Amino acid sequence: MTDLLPTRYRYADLATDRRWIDAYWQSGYVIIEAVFNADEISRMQLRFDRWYAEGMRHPSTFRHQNKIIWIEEDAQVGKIVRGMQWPSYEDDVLDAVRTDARMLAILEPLIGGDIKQIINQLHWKTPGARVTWGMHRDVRSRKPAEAFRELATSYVQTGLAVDRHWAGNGAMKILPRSHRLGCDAMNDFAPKDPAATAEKDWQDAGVDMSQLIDVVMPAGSVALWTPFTIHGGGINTTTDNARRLYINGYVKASNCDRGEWTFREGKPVALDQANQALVQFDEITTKTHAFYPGRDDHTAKVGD
Ligand SMILES: O=C(O)CCC(=O)C(=O)O
Repeated sequence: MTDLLPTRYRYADLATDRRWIDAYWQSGYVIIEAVFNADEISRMQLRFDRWYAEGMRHPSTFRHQNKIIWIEEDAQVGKIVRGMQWPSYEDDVLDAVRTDARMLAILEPLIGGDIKQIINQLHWKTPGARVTWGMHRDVRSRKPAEAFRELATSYVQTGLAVDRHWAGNGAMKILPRSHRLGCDAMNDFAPKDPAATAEKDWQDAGVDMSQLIDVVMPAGSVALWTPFTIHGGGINTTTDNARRLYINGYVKASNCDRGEWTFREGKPVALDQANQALVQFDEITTKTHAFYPGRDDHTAKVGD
Protein backbone atom coordinates (compact mmCIF):
# COMPACT_ATOMS: atom_id res chain seq x y z
CA MET A 1 0.00 0.00 0.00
CA THR A 2 1.22 3.55 -0.70
CA ASP A 3 2.14 5.56 2.39
CA LEU A 4 -0.80 7.15 4.12
CA LEU A 5 -0.78 10.93 4.31
CA PRO A 6 -1.76 12.75 7.51
CA THR A 7 -5.48 13.49 7.73
CA ARG A 8 -5.28 16.43 10.17
CA TYR A 9 -4.17 19.93 9.08
CA ARG A 10 -4.45 23.57 10.17
CA TYR A 11 -6.26 26.04 7.95
CA ALA A 12 -3.32 28.49 7.93
CA ASP A 13 -1.07 25.78 6.44
CA LEU A 14 -3.35 24.65 3.61
CA ALA A 15 -1.88 26.95 0.98
CA THR A 16 1.66 25.70 1.53
CA ASP A 17 1.11 22.10 2.63
CA ARG A 18 -0.97 20.73 -0.23
CA ARG A 19 -0.88 17.13 1.03
CA TRP A 20 -4.38 17.62 2.46
CA ILE A 21 -5.84 17.39 -1.05
CA ASP A 22 -4.36 13.96 -1.78
CA ALA A 23 -5.09 12.90 1.80
CA TYR A 24 -8.79 13.63 1.26
CA TRP A 25 -8.95 11.44 -1.86
CA GLN A 26 -6.76 8.79 -0.27
CA SER A 27 -8.51 8.41 3.10
CA GLY A 28 -11.99 9.68 2.18
CA TYR A 29 -11.82 12.45 4.76
CA VAL A 30 -9.60 15.13 6.30
CA ILE A 31 -9.93 17.33 9.37
CA ILE A 32 -8.90 20.98 9.14
CA GLU A 33 -8.43 22.77 12.43
CA ALA A 34 -8.63 26.51 13.24
CA VAL A 35 -10.78 27.50 10.27
CA PHE A 36 -13.16 29.70 12.29
CA ASN A 37 -12.11 31.67 15.37
CA ALA A 38 -13.58 31.81 18.88
CA ASP A 39 -15.68 34.95 18.25
CA GLU A 40 -17.18 33.46 15.11
CA ILE A 41 -17.92 30.24 16.96
CA SER A 42 -19.67 32.17 19.78
CA ARG A 43 -21.91 33.85 17.21
CA MET A 44 -22.74 30.51 15.59
CA GLN A 45 -23.51 28.98 19.00
CA LEU A 46 -26.02 31.76 19.68
CA ARG A 47 -27.76 31.07 16.37
CA PHE A 48 -27.82 27.34 17.07
CA ASP A 49 -29.42 28.08 20.44
CA ARG A 50 -31.97 30.38 18.83
CA TRP A 51 -32.97 27.70 16.31
CA TYR A 52 -33.16 25.10 19.06
CA ALA A 53 -35.55 27.33 21.00
CA GLU A 54 -37.58 27.90 17.86
CA GLY A 55 -37.82 24.13 17.34
CA MET A 56 -39.00 23.57 20.90
CA ARG A 57 -42.00 25.83 20.24
CA HIS A 58 -43.38 23.29 17.79
CA PRO A 59 -45.37 20.21 18.83
CA SER A 60 -43.66 18.02 16.24
CA THR A 61 -41.42 18.13 13.19
CA PHE A 62 -42.12 21.31 11.25
CA ARG A 63 -41.53 22.09 7.58
CA HIS A 64 -41.72 25.28 5.57
CA GLN A 65 -40.36 24.63 2.06
CA ASN A 66 -36.70 23.66 2.34
CA LYS A 67 -36.57 24.59 6.02
CA ILE A 68 -37.36 21.66 8.29
CA ILE A 69 -36.88 21.30 12.06
CA TRP A 70 -36.85 17.71 13.34
CA ILE A 71 -38.47 17.24 16.75
CA GLU A 72 -38.23 13.99 18.68
CA GLU A 73 -39.26 12.51 22.00
CA ASP A 74 -36.22 11.03 23.75
CA ALA A 75 -36.75 8.26 26.31
CA GLN A 76 -34.41 9.93 28.83
CA VAL A 77 -34.73 13.68 28.38
CA GLY A 78 -38.10 14.13 26.65
CA LYS A 79 -38.67 16.52 23.78
CA ILE A 80 -35.56 17.45 21.83
CA VAL A 81 -34.56 19.04 18.56
CA ARG A 82 -32.47 16.54 16.58
CA GLY A 83 -31.60 18.78 13.68
CA MET A 84 -32.77 21.21 11.05
CA GLN A 85 -32.21 22.01 7.41
CA TRP A 86 -31.76 25.34 5.64
CA PRO A 87 -31.59 27.91 8.45
CA SER A 88 -29.54 30.03 6.06
CA TYR A 89 -32.54 31.50 4.23
CA GLU A 90 -33.29 33.39 7.45
CA ASP A 91 -30.07 33.45 9.48
CA ASP A 92 -27.39 35.87 8.35
CA VAL A 93 -24.66 34.44 10.61
CA LEU A 94 -25.08 30.88 9.40
CA ASP A 95 -25.62 32.06 5.84
CA ALA A 96 -22.29 33.90 5.84
CA VAL A 97 -20.46 30.75 6.91
CA ARG A 98 -21.65 28.65 3.98
CA THR A 99 -20.34 31.19 1.43
CA ASP A 100 -17.26 32.20 3.43
CA ALA A 101 -14.02 32.58 1.45
CA ARG A 102 -12.39 29.97 3.70
CA MET A 103 -14.99 27.42 2.64
CA LEU A 104 -14.22 28.21 -0.99
CA ALA A 105 -10.48 27.86 -0.35
CA ILE A 106 -11.14 24.36 0.97
CA LEU A 107 -13.61 23.37 -1.75
CA GLU A 108 -12.05 24.81 -4.91
CA PRO A 109 -9.06 22.42 -5.09
CA LEU A 110 -11.49 19.50 -4.75
CA ILE A 111 -14.50 20.44 -6.90
CA GLY A 112 -13.70 23.77 -8.62
CA GLY A 113 -15.24 27.22 -8.26
CA ASP A 114 -18.75 26.60 -9.67
CA ILE A 115 -20.52 25.07 -6.73
CA LYS A 116 -24.06 24.30 -5.61
CA GLN A 117 -25.15 23.32 -2.16
CA ILE A 118 -27.47 20.45 -1.36
CA ILE A 119 -27.12 20.33 2.41
CA ASN A 120 -27.36 23.17 4.93
CA GLN A 121 -28.01 21.43 8.21
CA LEU A 122 -27.63 21.78 11.97
CA HIS A 123 -27.22 18.76 14.26
CA TRP A 124 -27.63 18.78 18.01
CA LYS A 125 -26.69 15.93 20.30
CA THR A 126 -28.42 16.98 23.48
CA PRO A 127 -26.58 15.73 26.60
CA GLY A 128 -28.09 12.46 27.82
CA ALA A 129 -30.35 11.96 24.79
CA ARG A 130 -29.81 8.94 22.57
CA VAL A 131 -29.33 10.94 19.40
CA THR A 132 -27.13 9.47 16.70
CA TRP A 133 -26.95 9.06 12.95
CA GLY A 134 -26.18 5.34 12.61
CA MET A 135 -23.13 4.54 10.46
CA HIS A 136 -23.96 5.13 6.81
CA ARG A 137 -22.80 6.53 3.47
CA ASP A 138 -24.27 9.86 2.34
CA VAL A 139 -24.86 8.41 -1.14
CA ARG A 140 -28.09 6.99 0.34
CA SER A 141 -29.58 10.51 0.42
CA ARG A 142 -28.46 11.68 -3.02
CA LYS A 143 -31.71 10.88 -4.78
CA PRO A 144 -32.83 10.69 -7.51
CA ALA A 145 -29.48 9.18 -8.45
CA GLU A 146 -29.59 10.55 -12.02
CA ALA A 147 -29.60 14.12 -10.62
CA PHE A 148 -26.18 13.51 -9.01
CA ARG A 149 -23.55 12.65 -11.62
CA GLU A 150 -20.00 11.48 -10.83
CA LEU A 151 -20.91 11.63 -7.19
CA ALA A 152 -17.64 10.23 -5.83
CA THR A 153 -15.54 13.09 -7.20
CA SER A 154 -18.13 15.89 -7.41
CA TYR A 155 -19.53 16.08 -3.90
CA VAL A 156 -17.92 17.14 -0.59
CA GLN A 157 -19.64 17.11 2.78
CA THR A 158 -18.29 19.52 5.41
CA GLY A 159 -18.98 19.43 9.15
CA LEU A 160 -18.02 22.47 11.21
CA ALA A 161 -17.46 21.86 14.94
CA VAL A 162 -19.54 24.50 16.75
CA ASP A 163 -18.43 22.91 20.05
CA ARG A 164 -15.36 20.87 20.82
CA HIS A 165 -16.10 17.32 19.65
CA TRP A 166 -14.78 14.24 21.40
CA ALA A 167 -15.98 10.68 21.93
CA GLY A 168 -17.74 11.60 25.19
CA ASN A 169 -20.03 14.21 23.68
CA GLY A 170 -20.84 12.11 20.63
CA ALA A 171 -18.24 13.08 18.04
CA MET A 172 -19.08 11.52 14.71
CA LYS A 173 -17.00 8.47 13.74
CA ILE A 174 -15.39 7.78 10.36
CA LEU A 175 -13.98 4.59 8.88
CA PRO A 176 -10.82 5.72 7.02
CA ARG A 177 -10.54 4.62 3.37
CA SER A 178 -14.04 3.15 3.44
CA HIS A 179 -14.99 5.14 0.32
CA ARG A 180 -12.93 2.65 -1.74
CA LEU A 181 -14.09 -0.49 0.06
CA GLY A 182 -16.84 -1.57 -2.29
CA CYS A 183 -19.66 -3.13 -0.27
CA ASP A 184 -22.03 -1.27 -2.62
CA ALA A 185 -24.97 -3.32 -1.35
CA MET A 186 -24.84 -1.12 1.77
CA ASN A 187 -24.95 2.19 -0.12
CA ASP A 188 -28.62 2.73 0.68
CA PHE A 189 -28.38 1.37 4.21
CA ALA A 190 -30.16 3.25 7.01
CA PRO A 191 -30.66 1.57 10.39
CA LYS A 192 -34.29 0.90 11.25
CA ASP A 193 -33.74 2.10 14.80
CA PRO A 194 -32.79 5.82 14.70
CA ALA A 195 -31.03 5.42 18.07
CA ALA A 196 -28.67 2.68 16.77
CA THR A 197 -25.05 3.47 15.90
CA ALA A 198 -25.26 0.50 13.48
CA GLU A 199 -21.61 -0.54 13.68
CA LYS A 200 -22.69 -4.17 13.91
CA ASP A 201 -24.75 -3.92 10.71
CA TRP A 202 -21.60 -3.01 8.80
CA GLN A 203 -19.60 -5.75 10.49
CA ASP A 204 -22.31 -8.22 9.56
CA ALA A 205 -22.03 -6.97 5.96
CA GLY A 206 -18.34 -7.94 6.03
CA VAL A 207 -16.75 -4.55 6.76
CA ASP A 208 -13.87 -4.49 9.25
CA MET A 209 -14.83 -1.71 11.66
CA SER A 210 -11.74 -2.05 13.88
CA GLN A 211 -10.10 1.07 12.38
CA LEU A 212 -13.07 3.34 13.14
CA ILE A 213 -11.94 6.74 14.47
CA ASP A 214 -13.67 9.45 16.50
CA VAL A 215 -13.67 12.73 14.59
CA VAL A 216 -12.13 14.65 17.48
CA MET A 217 -12.13 18.38 16.71
CA PRO A 218 -11.54 21.64 18.57
CA ALA A 219 -14.40 24.10 17.98
CA GLY A 220 -13.85 25.98 14.73
CA SER A 221 -12.53 22.92 12.85
CA VAL A 222 -14.04 21.61 9.62
CA ALA A 223 -14.12 17.92 8.74
CA LEU A 224 -14.61 16.90 5.09
CA TRP A 225 -15.79 13.52 3.89
CA THR A 226 -16.93 11.92 0.65
CA PRO A 227 -20.40 10.51 -0.17
CA PHE A 228 -18.99 6.96 0.03
CA THR A 229 -17.11 7.33 3.32
CA ILE A 230 -18.74 5.25 6.08
CA HIS A 231 -19.43 7.60 8.98
CA GLY A 232 -21.93 8.53 11.70
CA GLY A 233 -22.61 7.10 15.13
CA GLY A 234 -21.42 8.67 18.38
CA ILE A 235 -23.68 9.31 21.37
CA ASN A 236 -23.44 12.22 23.79
CA THR A 237 -23.01 10.48 27.14
CA THR A 238 -22.13 13.66 29.04
CA THR A 239 -24.65 15.39 31.27
CA ASP A 240 -23.85 18.95 30.29
CA ASN A 241 -21.74 19.23 27.12
CA ALA A 242 -23.57 20.35 24.03
CA ARG A 243 -22.45 18.92 20.71
CA ARG A 244 -23.42 21.17 17.83
CA LEU A 245 -22.35 20.41 14.25
CA TYR A 246 -22.94 22.65 11.23
CA ILE A 247 -23.05 20.61 8.01
CA ASN A 248 -22.80 22.10 4.54
CA GLY A 249 -22.76 19.76 1.56
CA TYR A 250 -21.33 21.09 -1.72
CA VAL A 251 -21.34 19.76 -5.26
CA LYS A 252 -19.66 20.60 -8.55
CA ALA A 253 -22.53 22.49 -10.19
CA SER A 254 -22.21 20.91 -13.63
CA ASN A 255 -22.74 17.45 -12.13
CA CYS A 256 -25.89 18.18 -10.16
CA ASP A 257 -29.44 19.08 -11.20
CA ARG A 258 -30.50 20.07 -7.67
CA GLY A 259 -29.35 22.49 -4.99
CA GLU A 260 -28.83 26.18 -4.36
CA TRP A 261 -26.04 27.97 -6.18
CA THR A 262 -23.33 28.86 -3.66
CA PHE A 263 -20.31 29.99 -5.67
CA ARG A 264 -20.27 30.98 -9.35
CA GLU A 265 -16.76 31.28 -10.77
CA GLY A 266 -15.55 31.55 -7.20
CA LYS A 267 -17.96 34.37 -6.21
CA PRO A 268 -20.60 33.81 -3.51
CA VAL A 269 -24.23 33.62 -4.64
CA ALA A 270 -26.97 34.87 -2.29
CA LEU A 271 -29.97 32.73 -1.39
CA ASP A 272 -33.44 33.91 -2.40
CA GLN A 273 -35.95 32.77 0.20
CA ALA A 274 -38.89 33.57 -2.08
CA ASN A 275 -37.52 31.40 -4.90
CA GLN A 276 -36.10 28.33 -3.24
CA ALA A 277 -34.40 25.71 -5.41
CA LEU A 278 -35.39 22.07 -5.61
CA VAL A 279 -33.09 20.32 -3.15
CA GLN A 280 -34.67 17.40 -1.25
CA PHE A 281 -38.28 18.55 -0.81
CA ASP A 282 -39.96 17.54 -4.09
CA GLU A 283 -43.03 19.75 -3.47
CA ILE A 284 -41.00 22.95 -3.22
CA THR A 285 -43.09 24.82 -5.82
CA THR A 286 -46.50 23.28 -5.07
CA LYS A 287 -46.64 23.19 -1.26
CA THR A 288 -45.47 26.62 -0.24
CA HIS A 289 -47.16 26.81 3.16
CA ALA A 290 -45.76 25.72 6.52
CA PHE A 291 -46.99 22.37 7.86
CA TYR A 292 -46.38 19.56 10.32
CA PRO A 293 -45.44 16.43 8.34
CA GLY A 294 -47.48 13.41 9.40
CA ARG A 295 -50.29 15.47 10.88
CA ASP A 296 -53.69 15.82 9.27
CA ASP A 297 -53.77 19.59 9.24
CA HIS A 298 -51.16 20.34 6.63
CA THR A 299 -52.07 23.99 6.52
CA ALA A 300 -51.48 24.62 10.23
CA LYS A 301 -50.27 28.14 10.87
CA VAL A 302 -47.45 28.31 13.38
CA GLY A 303 -45.38 30.87 15.17
CA ASP A 304 -48.03 33.51 15.76
O1 LIG B 1 -24.01 14.60 13.65
C1 LIG B 1 -23.35 13.57 13.57
O2 LIG B 1 -22.59 13.20 14.46
C2 LIG B 1 -23.46 12.67 12.36
C3 LIG B 1 -23.55 13.40 11.08
C4 LIG B 1 -23.75 12.50 9.94
O3 LIG B 1 -23.54 11.32 10.02
C5 LIG B 1 -24.23 13.02 8.66
O4 LIG B 1 -24.56 14.20 8.59
O5 LIG B 1 -24.31 12.28 7.68
